[in-house]
Amino acid sequence: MNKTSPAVEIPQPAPRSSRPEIMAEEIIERLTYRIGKDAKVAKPHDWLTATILVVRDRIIDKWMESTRKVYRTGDKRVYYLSLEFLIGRLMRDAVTNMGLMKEIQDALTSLGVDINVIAGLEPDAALGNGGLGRLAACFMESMATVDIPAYGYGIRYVHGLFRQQMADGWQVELPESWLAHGNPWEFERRESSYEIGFGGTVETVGGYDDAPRYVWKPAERVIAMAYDTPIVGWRGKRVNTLRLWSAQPIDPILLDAFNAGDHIGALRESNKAESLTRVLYPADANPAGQELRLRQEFFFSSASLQDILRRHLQQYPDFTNLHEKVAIQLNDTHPAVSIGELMRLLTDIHGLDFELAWDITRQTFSYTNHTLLPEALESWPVPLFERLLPRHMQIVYAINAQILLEARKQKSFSDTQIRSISLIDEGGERRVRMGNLAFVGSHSVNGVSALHTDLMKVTVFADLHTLYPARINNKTNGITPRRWLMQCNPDLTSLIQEAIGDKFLDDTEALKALDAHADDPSFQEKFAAVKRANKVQLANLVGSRMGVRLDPSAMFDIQIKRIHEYKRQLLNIVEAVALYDQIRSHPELDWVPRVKLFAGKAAPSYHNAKLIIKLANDVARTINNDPAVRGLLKVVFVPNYNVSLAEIMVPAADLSEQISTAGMEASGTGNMKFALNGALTIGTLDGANVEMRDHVGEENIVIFGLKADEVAQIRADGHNPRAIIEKSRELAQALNAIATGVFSPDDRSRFSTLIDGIYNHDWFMVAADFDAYAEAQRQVDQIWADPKSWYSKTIRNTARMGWFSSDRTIRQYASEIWRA
Ligand code: NBG
Repeated sequence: MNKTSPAVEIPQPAPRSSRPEIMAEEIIERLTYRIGKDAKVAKPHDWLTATILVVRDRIIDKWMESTRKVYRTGDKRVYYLSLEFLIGRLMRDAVTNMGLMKEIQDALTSLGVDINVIAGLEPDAALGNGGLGRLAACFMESMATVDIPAYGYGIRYVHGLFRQQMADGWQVELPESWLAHGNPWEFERRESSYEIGFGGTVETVGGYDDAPRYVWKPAERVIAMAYDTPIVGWRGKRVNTLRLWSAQPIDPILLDAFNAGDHIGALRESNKAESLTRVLYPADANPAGQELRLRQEFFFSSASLQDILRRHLQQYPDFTNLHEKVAIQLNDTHPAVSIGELMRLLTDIHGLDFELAWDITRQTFSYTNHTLLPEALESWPVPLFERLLPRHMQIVYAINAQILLEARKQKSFSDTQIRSISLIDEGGERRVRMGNLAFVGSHSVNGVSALHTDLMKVTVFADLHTLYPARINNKTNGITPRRWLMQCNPDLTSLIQEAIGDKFLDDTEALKALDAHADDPSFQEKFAAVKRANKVQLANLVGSRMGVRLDPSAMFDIQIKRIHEYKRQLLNIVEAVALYDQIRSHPELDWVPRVKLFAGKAAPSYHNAKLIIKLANDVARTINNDPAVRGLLKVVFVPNYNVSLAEIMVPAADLSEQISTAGMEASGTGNMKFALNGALTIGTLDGANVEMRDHVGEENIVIFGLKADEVAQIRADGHNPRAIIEKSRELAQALNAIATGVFSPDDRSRFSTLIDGIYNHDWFMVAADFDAYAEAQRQVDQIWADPKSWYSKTIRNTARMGWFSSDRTIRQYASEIWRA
């Protein structure tokens, strides 16, 4: 169809060789002709680019084959719409999945290049904030692995998540420029461009005897241009596409204005367009109540839907079978405006009537909820929504009228219930509720862990659940074992292969066979040696980056994730202070040497989270400089947490901290990464921790603290933290030390608001859970003191975490939601 002359048979390129000598030649060829560098003067970065280009060629063959196949078979396509993809580095992933690691290594060695050196130069693509974005990246890899024809759609932010620097222990945000050296993974697709409108008016045409037609006349327009990145599945089975949109101006420059001397004004439109995709919003589980954010959401939703419909029409005559050939998964509510946009495209542009369009829309979309935090549920002020998207506002009203009618027909619905179902929040400033829109516009609404899904039914979506009782379902999150075991922990992977063979490489449930080795002293010894080597690697990193020396024989106790009050880094720090106190008062006791490591970013506007980072650093400085606890306790806050740092920290952990206030962490995925890599978990019964306990066995995980229903009860009854603090001497002392400036002699009241929060309301149950947590930590010490028992448990964690592979999660989405 795309050929200019149909008579000419275009020959296919010959398949690329995977022989190291050939690849070495090709690397030199790319270096010379693509990068324009002589091998003698090439910089490590040039070698990296040349190597990626050579790997990329091998991927392209598979990529084209995968794309052709779905046109041939007519299989359903899955579209994963996400405002975030936290990809990290791609080279190691692509090379291992293509099965070319050894060959590429040999090729590079023959050229005198160390793959580890150049791999470390690849920028970390941080187009996401945390768990939600990383899940999207794991899902992309798993969809390719389980052979689902899938496209990821998102935004090509010029600046990903900010780079975190520490200035005297305070977080400072610096721009991250992952594209500074170009991006050899992406393909610019100028031909895949769409116009996206904003603002303007809606005109009504006709409407006397037939239904009126609506024509949106946007006041502003920008172009969305596609950039494609190939995503390789395990063993190179399938290569899918991650398509990221970049905003371009319609007129790059207003020449008249420029020639008239208005050089800045001539570029104003262009700058405005490009600013749309310039930066990722650094919020995590927090709404970004900004017009630009809504613009970003509509921009990528509209571009993706236009692209999806265009592709559909290439293969089918109309949209009556859209839902049979297309499944669109909304990753949280960020792309929920897509529901309105599909309705608009189907009715206004393609002439379907409202009822049919609504039916197709609902059968096409499904929505994943990732949080119950009320402050994180997106809603937009009606005046803003109406001004930016006037036609979509009308569509939202039309959908709402139908839903409310349906609800009213169910006589048992009270006015309060009707109000809570409405797409418009009428209490105070009127707002469009994106969660409700996503819910009613989808045939499936899923939570990300069993507990979270159960809570969804009785909290945020209680009334919608009553109206549509079959819609909510659970899909417990997972992680890709390629990145989070095989690539980040090659020594453990080899050890497992030695013990149980290769089956687990294709089916992580086969890890269960390791159970039989859990009490074998010689296996334990090897398992411990691998862990130690990983800890040495982390200690070296901390030593060189921060100048802090860590003893790899101490217990590495790690909490890495976004900094948030509900995740309770504060509980961990307060406990560290209490422990510090105890060691100093009882130096004669047999203390277990511990290194407490933290890493994570705080949203720039989240004051308390930033204060918690400062507290961790202040406490670290005091403890690390106190000879009384030398060799027994260290605290380290490692700056600039990202995917690559996680790949070093996860395999090095002995203890994994998963201590959120029960009922508040939707799932967690870091928890899974640690356990798979042989760490013991200390955690609350929150999110996926509950299912992890069921899988690893309650004797192999340390669970403490209030349960979700108890937290809810205490909050409802009125919590009296002060009384609890008065009864716990350790807690009172630790809080007092922090509040009175023991760790901040330069500003003694620095942390008083943080500590006052615990005394006055303790919303996150730090005081309520403190004693249970401290006791659980001492239980951890006891297990540690008996290495046989420690490794017997941690090996069983690795053995029993196979179910948490994102391959399993994706298979469930495919069979139960997408029917793909
Ligand atoms: C996060 C949850 C995590 C969960 C990830 C992925 C948001 C809004 N939610 O608990 O906080 O693991 O989503 O589902 O970022």
